[in-house]
Amino acid sequence: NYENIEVSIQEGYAEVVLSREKSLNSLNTETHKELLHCLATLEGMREGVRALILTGRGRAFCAGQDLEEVKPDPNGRQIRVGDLVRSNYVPLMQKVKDLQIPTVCAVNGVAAGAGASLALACDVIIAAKSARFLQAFSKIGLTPDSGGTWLLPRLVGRARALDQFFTAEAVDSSRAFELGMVSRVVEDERLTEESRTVARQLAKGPTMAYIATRRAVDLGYSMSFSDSLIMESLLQDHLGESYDYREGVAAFLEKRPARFEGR
Ligand code: T3D
Repeated sequence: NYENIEVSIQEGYAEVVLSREKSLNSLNTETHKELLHCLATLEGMREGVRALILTGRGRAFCAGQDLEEVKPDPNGRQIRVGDLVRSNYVPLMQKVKDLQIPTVCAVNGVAAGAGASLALACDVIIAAKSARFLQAFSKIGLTPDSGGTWLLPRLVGRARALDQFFTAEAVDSSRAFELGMVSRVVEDERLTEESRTVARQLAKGPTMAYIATRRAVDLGYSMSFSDSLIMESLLQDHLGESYDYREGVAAFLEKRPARFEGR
């Protein structure tokens, strides 16, 4: 039972909803703990959960760090920002990136600061028309953390990333699509169904292949082409042993849809 997130499981996928609506689903330490616990638990369910939707309750996806939590106390003592980032954001973002379940982010509204990073770290990113992305860090005198400097330039290129980081201007959903930050934009009222349709599809897919593909794409950015070729072949070593590979080939030859099991 969680207080800051809502979790449900259906049809082989989980839906995790950030639910601190009053502060636009900002992230406090308790939410970090709940998210980490929930992701680890879902991952432990193995073939029972083969896709995950992350979204927010209300008009925001996530406003990043809960700024109430970091305000100086009456004695002027302030939290050490780097410590907070290391204890909360590093484990959370690492978990999201390494999750052995493909992730779908349904960006239902504003995604600011670490909230934008959280969305951009997901595998399939679907924005509602009214969603917007805000690299809010410079507005409070910080550099992007939570993987922002890794994620955004890879999606949009250095110049456009630095523009967003420096100006902290909101990027609306259609611009986010043009820039390659999201792969789909849908009318607000269609967001839930669209994300569930994708999650249902992924939940029936070759989970291990999806995770290997994410890994290959992410590692590929910092590899030579030749190294990438070798890395792909090593991933295929592993996938070639999987049930899903045998099933995929058999289904093709028998001219029937494959019944993947995520193993
Ligand atoms: O120490 C560290 O900070 C390290 C960690 C860094 C990671 C980060 O994420 S840094 C970036 C932190 N986030 C921000 O700076 C974003 C702050 N929020 C905003 O800029 C705006 O709220 C939005 C652009 C996201 C939305 O604007 P708008 O006009 O639609 O809504 P609003 O009126 O500003 O906010 C509505 C309520 O949510 C309001 O509370 P109230 O007045 O109704 O009681 C507002 O204070 C609250 N809220 C919004 N964002 C946060 C928040 N409360 C706490 N923390 C927030 N991040």
